[in-house]
Amino acid sequence: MTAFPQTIHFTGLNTPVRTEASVRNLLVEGEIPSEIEGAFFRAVPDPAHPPMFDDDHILSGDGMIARFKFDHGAVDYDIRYVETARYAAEREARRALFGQYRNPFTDDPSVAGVDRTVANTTPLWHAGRLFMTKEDGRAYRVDPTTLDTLGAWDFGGALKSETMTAHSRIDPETGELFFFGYEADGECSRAIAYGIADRDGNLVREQWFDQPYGGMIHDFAITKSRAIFPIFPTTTDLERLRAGGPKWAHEQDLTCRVGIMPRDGDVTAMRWFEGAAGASAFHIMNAFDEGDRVHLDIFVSDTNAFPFMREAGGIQRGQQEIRGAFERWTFDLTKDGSSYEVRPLGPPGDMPRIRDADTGLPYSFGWYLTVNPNGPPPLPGGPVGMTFNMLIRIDVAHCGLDALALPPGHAISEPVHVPSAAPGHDGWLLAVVDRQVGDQAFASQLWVINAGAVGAGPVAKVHVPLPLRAQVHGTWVPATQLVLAKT
Ligand code: V55
Ligand code: FE
Repeated sequence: MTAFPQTIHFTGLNTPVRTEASVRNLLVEGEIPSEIEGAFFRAVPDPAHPPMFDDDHILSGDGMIARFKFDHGAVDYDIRYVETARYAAEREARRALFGQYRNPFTDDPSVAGVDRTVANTTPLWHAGRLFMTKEDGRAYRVDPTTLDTLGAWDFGGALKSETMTAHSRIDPETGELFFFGYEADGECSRAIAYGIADRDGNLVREQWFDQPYGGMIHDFAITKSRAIFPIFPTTTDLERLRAGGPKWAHEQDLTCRVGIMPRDGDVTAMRWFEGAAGASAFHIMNAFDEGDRVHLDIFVSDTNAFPFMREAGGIQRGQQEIRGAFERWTFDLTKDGSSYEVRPLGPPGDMPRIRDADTGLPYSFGWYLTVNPNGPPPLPGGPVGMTFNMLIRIDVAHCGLDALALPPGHAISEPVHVPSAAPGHDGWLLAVVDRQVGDQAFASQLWVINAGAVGAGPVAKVHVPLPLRAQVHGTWVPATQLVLAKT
């Protein structure tokens, strides 16, 4: 294969860009609030080579790390490949050597045993170190100044798990990092590693337990006293992989499970709950304790949002036919049994964001993305083939909504939140907005939005002179933290 497949995964907004670039002094329309000082890091999957298989998709794209650096009202932009072992091997060969998404049995024999992760999902900042993460492998450390890749991260040799989630959680008060890795000891293994690193980045605990079935585990949550592991029935199968089949198939008849344990306790204290059959969720807004009741605020749908994971499970449902909601799941730990309470909090959506300071604590509001139910059709693009065109601020106590509806032909990526020093101010959101400017032509801007007044629209738009491929997740690192970067 010498060209990219002409599918949704490689055309339109998803057209590979494959360009490492640096641009100083992006043009700014409006004014950047002076308290926005720091770096917005973005994880962008962008395949360096045409894939070995035509049905490849965004989740396999080589991770690029992008950075918008805010410096006294000026904004600089940089994007570089994460030089994973996989990227290095393919660059040397000048072609793809790794086959299907998370199926090592489809790889070129020359790369047997080489780390397959593309580190393309979430930038993570902890204890003065920057990482790029993906759930199928260990994190890769990246220099936050040069964006040079510093290698795979095993906490100085301490980590046993071969994988680390792209959705770690940091306790805002203790600075501890909580994370897990599933398939911790190899392809299709049921072992989950649960890890805690202290505020200096030392791995202080790693415990292993087994999941109830071979499910994909994308996100998890902490409260002040508990760790919560939701598992959804999108499952893997070693024999299917050996036959060259897909990594994940959604099982509509299998129920979802939620494991809850004391956050600093022993994994043998895990208590398992059971929920709806066929349910699927990727992201959690937040979780918190109310005595012995645990609340989990989660974006749930009635089947898997990825078309190829539905198809592999024999589910014939169009993207527009998926039903979902933003729900609060409440687990009463004083009661026996495996059931929990479910109530709606808001309209369906995904890509939630809270103030980092609210992680694991009772909180008042958050933000997320959705498809405007009364708006123009969303642009095709992004990992599931359909982008978001509305930003919501939700007051979770009162289910109150404020929304920013984008004009036709616009798509918004997950925002990051920048706290404000002003009392009573919600802070700021930074989000990339792509818009269609021609048949196959797109332009990107970074919008700066008052987080307490999203409906009012951006206070500044930063123009980017090259198209940006769809981001997965992002993270904000204030200038006061960047200067503490470890060497
Ligand atoms: C997701 C993203 C991934 C992945 C698995 O958003 C799940 C969900 C960008 O990579 O490998
Ligand atoms: Fe995610």
